[in-house]
Amino acid sequence: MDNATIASLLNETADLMEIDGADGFRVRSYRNASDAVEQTTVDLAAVSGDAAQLLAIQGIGKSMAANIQAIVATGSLPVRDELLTKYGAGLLQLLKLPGMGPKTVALLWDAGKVKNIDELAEAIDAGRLKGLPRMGEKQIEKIKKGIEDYRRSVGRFRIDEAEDAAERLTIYLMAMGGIERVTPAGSLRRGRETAGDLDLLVTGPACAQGNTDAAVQYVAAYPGIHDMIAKGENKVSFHLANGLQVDVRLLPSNCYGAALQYFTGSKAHNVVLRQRALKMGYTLSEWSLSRLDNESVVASATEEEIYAALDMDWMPPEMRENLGEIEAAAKRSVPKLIEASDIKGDVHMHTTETDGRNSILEMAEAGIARGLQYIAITEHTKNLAMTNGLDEKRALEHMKRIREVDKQMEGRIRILTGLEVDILADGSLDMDDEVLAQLDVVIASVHSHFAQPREEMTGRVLRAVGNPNVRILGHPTGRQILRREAYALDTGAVIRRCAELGVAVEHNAAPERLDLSDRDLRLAKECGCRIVINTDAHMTKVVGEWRYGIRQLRRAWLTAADVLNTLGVKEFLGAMRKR
Ligand code: DGT
Ligand code: CA
Ligand code: CA
Ligand code: ZN
Repeated sequence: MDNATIASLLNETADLMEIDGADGFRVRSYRNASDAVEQTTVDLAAVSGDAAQLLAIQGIGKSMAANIQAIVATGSLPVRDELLTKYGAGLLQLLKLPGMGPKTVALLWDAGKVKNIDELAEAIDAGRLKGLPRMGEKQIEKIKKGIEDYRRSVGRFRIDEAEDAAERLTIYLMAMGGIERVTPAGSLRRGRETAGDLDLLVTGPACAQGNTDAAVQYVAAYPGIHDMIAKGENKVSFHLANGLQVDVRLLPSNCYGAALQYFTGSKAHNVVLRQRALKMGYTLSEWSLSRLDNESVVASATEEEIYAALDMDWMPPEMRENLGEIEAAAKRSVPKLIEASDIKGDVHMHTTETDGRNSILEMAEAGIARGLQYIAITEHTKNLAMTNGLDEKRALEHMKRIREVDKQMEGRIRILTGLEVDILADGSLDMDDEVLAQLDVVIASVHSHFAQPREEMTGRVLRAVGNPNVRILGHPTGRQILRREAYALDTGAVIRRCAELGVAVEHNAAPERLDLSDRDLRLAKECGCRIVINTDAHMTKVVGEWRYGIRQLRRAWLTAADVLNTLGVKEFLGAMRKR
């Protein structure tokens, strides 16, 4: 059990207690503990046997230490279980809808015992929400849209969730003797933004043909399994507690490459590849590339051998969507895609001055630890009151502090001044131009009025990037993966205008955002639009955490030359839009 899971269980418990009308002080103590767990670098599951180590963590008192021990030992808390029995687990789904906090859920419960998403949809259709406090027409529309988005996304998982599951399983599997390699295939390996299920390939002596019994038993004993779907000689399928399906395939090492190629997909890529094989007198399957005439194996142990036998270059899995990669590989012109190690600066992050968790100094140290040459501190502005956004006066003071800390770093890392200025409903910016003109990095982002019609929203964003102080357009579509659709925006028009103006567009590497999408990034590259990849870090551990974002850039075939923050700090600043 990792800290993020413990934190979310504590927070969930707080939500349930709040719905149940518990004392505010008690509810807060769970929320504070959840925050503390999320922030600490101590692996709680590892130290949970030792109460003293838990108590040493700031924000964890005696009762919460006991709660953490209970969570690690049982996966839940008695009070959480009780409340789930009383209200039903469907409440947890309700809480995940946008605009549905514990207060609203409690209100719906009191009004008509609404206890899951289906009942909520029914209540809306029957008009039963009208007239309830805080349930205006707009709010009801918003909830309705949230339900639609939820239903559309059911069955898919964010890429970071899938990867966490894959990492935990890999550690477990590698601990068995006779297993040499565990490789995620499918959508996860191709770096898609969501995964329908997790495909894990396993090989080693324990997976030798006809001799997999022990390995199958071992996989089936994985403690994270919620329910078993199927158990065969070479395949074990099950669900994890969060509903994610996992297909584990046990393979002899002599056909590992063929299996990896096949199960990586995509289906569209495989179909075209198989046609190419047929034309060459071969047949391609999950077992091998073989000759059609005498069935002798041509290649099967590695992907490289298979692609080489098909007279083409190997290409990164992120490219395998049948979008021209097969032609490029046959012409030996697969580009050298960007890698995480190419990025030299992270220029979108927040500190305790607004809604971040760490100080300027801590963020800078985190940047150094990640090997970055520069970072930019880009706080929110005053219109975002819930983040404690900066007004002009505080912005100038904060800029001074950033410069002081920058001096203090003595060249170990460069800290640039910046702001993530809010784009107001009419497209004007939430900060005086005089202040913006003094900053190294000005990111402009939309954080409100998401429901504007397409033309209005497009005009708003175009007006904002028209301000000569704006250098980067932040999280340009506002989507949140599996949670909130992009707002209505003519993304193409915005990208083309940014290209003309020299405004860079951001790829936001937060796994819950990942916008621009791979498709939009492809368009941005075609238009010659500058691109910056940022983490939007609100705490130290996210600084320089690009891994999900980098894969989206790779899916769009971007190279280091396409991304501005692969440059050193001087060149980066020089390449930004001139005022
Ligand atoms: P997902 O799970 O929906 O995120 O997407 P994938 O791509 O992981 O799809 P999945 O899990 O159904 O299958 C994994 C890979 O196995 C897929 O990318 C290609 C291969 N595959 C599965 N079924 C077929 C098939 O019927 N034909 C071909 N050519 N390949 C298949
Ligand atoms: Ca899959
Ligand atoms: Ca699958
Ligand atoms: Zn933002």
